[in-house]
Order: sequence, then C-alpha cells, then structure tokens
Amino acid sequence: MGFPGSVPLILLLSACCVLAAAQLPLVINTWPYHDAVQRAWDTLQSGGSALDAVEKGCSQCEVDQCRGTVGYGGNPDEHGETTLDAMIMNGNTIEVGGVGQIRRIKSAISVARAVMEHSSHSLLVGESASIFAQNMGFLSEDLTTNKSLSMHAEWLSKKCQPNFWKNVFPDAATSCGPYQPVKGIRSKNRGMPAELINVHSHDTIGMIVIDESGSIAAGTSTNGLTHKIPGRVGDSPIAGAGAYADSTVGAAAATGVGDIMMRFLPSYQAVEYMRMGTEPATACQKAITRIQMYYPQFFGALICANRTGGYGAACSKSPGLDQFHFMVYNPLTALEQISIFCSILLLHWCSISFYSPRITLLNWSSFHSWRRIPHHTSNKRFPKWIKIAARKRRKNTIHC
Ligand code: SD4
Repeated sequence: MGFPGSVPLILLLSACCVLAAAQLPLVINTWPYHDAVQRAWDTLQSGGSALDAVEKGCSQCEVDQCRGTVGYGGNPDEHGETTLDAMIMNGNTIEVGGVGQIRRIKSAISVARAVMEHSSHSLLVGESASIFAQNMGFLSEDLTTNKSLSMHAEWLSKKCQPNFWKNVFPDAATSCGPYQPVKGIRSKNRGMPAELINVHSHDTIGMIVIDESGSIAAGTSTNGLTHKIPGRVGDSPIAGAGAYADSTVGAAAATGVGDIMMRFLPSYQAVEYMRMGTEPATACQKAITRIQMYYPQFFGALICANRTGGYGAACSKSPGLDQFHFMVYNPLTALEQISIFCSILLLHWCSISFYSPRITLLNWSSFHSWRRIPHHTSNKRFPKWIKIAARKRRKNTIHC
C-alpha cells in the first residue's frame, strides 16, 4: 500500500534525537506496517480509545500475516505448529493482558485484551489460553497454511537445522531430536544460532498509541521464532519486555530476539529513563545499550514515545539488521515511515568510571569478537592491570 505525502527519513542514530515536534494523538509501530498504523489511526478518528487503537492496529497485522511473523501460518515450531504471543497494556491503570504460545486462535491480541478485561490475571499460556479464548467466544481454527507446512517439511529434510538446542545428545548441530541432556558440556553460545537470526524472522508488531486525552496504550503480536522449541514463549507477551505503558510517562515496545531481550526488560527500562526526563530516542538507545553490554551483536530494536507525543527508536546493529524501519502517524507528519541506522555498543550512553574493570572487559571482549578472535585467545592478551582490576569487578557498577 502507498502512503501519500510521506517521505522516508533516514536518521543517524548517533544523532539520537526526538524525531518530531510532539503532537497528539500519536500512533507508532515497529516495522513498516502501513495498514496497521492506518487502522489504529482510523480507530482513534472514529472515537476509539488508545486501547481500541492498539488492538485494532495489531489485529490488522494478524489478519494480513505481516511478513509471516505476525498471525497464523508463519514461523512454525518444531512440531510444525504456529502458535501466537501477544499482549496489551493500559497505561492509565497499569493493567496488562497477555497470551503466550496460544494455539488455534487467530486473534491473539484480542484474546490478550480479554485476559486483561475478563480475568484478574496478566498472562495465560498454551492450551489453557486457547480454552480461555474459546470460552470467551473466539473461534478455534487451524493456524497451519501451505507455507508453514512447507517451511516445516524443509526444516525436517535438513535434519532439523537450524534449531535452538544446546548441550544435548544426539548433537543438535547435525541431528533431529528427541534429545537428552549432556552433562558437563557448556555451550559457548549464550546467544542464538546465527542462521536463525535474520530480519525475516523478527518482525513482531509492537505498537504505542497516545490518544488526544493523553491515555497511553501499548501492545504486541507475533508468532515468535521459526522452529522454536514447543512451549517457548518470547518477550512479546511479557510486560516490560515486549511493551510497557504508563500514561504519566510514556511507552515503549520491542522487536527482536526475545529470548535475550526479555532478560533485560527493555521496554520497562526505556519508560523508566523517560520518567527521569530522558528524551524518547535516547531512552530507547540506552535500553538497547544495556543489552549490548552483554550481547554486543544481539538482534533487536525498540520504539519509545513520551506522554507529550515525542517519539524515537533505536536498534542494535547485528548480522541482518543495519537499519530499522518504523511507522508514525500524528497530526503533524500524517502517516510516515522512518528509518534509522542501527548502532554498535555506544558506551558514551553509560556513565562509568574510566577505569571500571567490568566495562573494560566487556569492551575488550566485544572488540575481539567483532574481529572473530576467540575469547580464550583474547583473554591471554589482557594487560596485567586489567586482570587485577577484574578481580575487583564486583565492586563496580555501570549506570546507563
Ligand atoms: C520473539 N520478539 O518471540 C519476538 C520475535 C520477533 O520482532 O520477531 N520480534 O522473540
């Protein structure tokens, strides 16, 4: 779909800034999902609330099967089944509804809203979430498509490569399961199999809406990661990880490798930075930097908006992610697609003491991994003063 009058902007991340004069209402979402942002905007224009707009906007992507990453028929798990994760958050009341690994129900974000509005819980998962949805009147139907069937068949024909297993027997790098644990071996890979990390498997919709009265809502919807282990729930339905909203401050929403991102609650973190007065783009960048300090090349991005309608985004440069695209709609810009360059670890966002040994080590390990030198080799090259300092590293803290 075209979007008349819009001019794609390319912004250098190091010039991190508020991207536009604050204007309300505001709709902003991850990735170039034009129909989703339009649907959310139309919902606001026809008198809907911020929550309605988030639900309708994300639902649009579920129907459109946005890039195969949202909705039915995409990213099958190891059993060939597509399951969905979604959440919605009301920034006025700090209520959240989420569903994880929900089966046979297409409209995941609407079920998430039902969890929020018809239960006292915040997250339901798996088969029980599907039964909850059926009881709430949602249609139960097969989420499999020819595309998801062929993705699964191809994966099986390649001996289940790639996959998310580690430290198991038979060797997951060459064989399908079932697997058993192998004791005593610790995989060096704390991240993700590189083959599974590409831009096409990470296009979760995360959306933030601020209506004219200043009510803020945020939400996400995704079918997760391709060939995930059945039972896996990503960051998207987790409050503070996939999204977070507080109408007194602003909101944030994430996209990327959820297994890593959920360890840092980046959406919550970004909102807390904004609470302290940080501008949205810088808040996003600082939350991304926090993750990069441990996973320098993780695949992920964050969108942020403050309560006055200022907005921004940041992304982590990784194989397959040089630029991140997101959508904005407000009275000033109308519908607009914005692109930003992704950053490598930017330590100037952190206030650290110059000789902080912990950060020095992280610097060194990142420096060497970028040059593909194994860490055990690079370790030997640490000057003695760093090794001595490292022994004291627990005394150091990093403030980003
Ligand atoms: C997940 N964060 O399940 C999601 C994946 C995704 O854009 O596509 N994010 O980990």
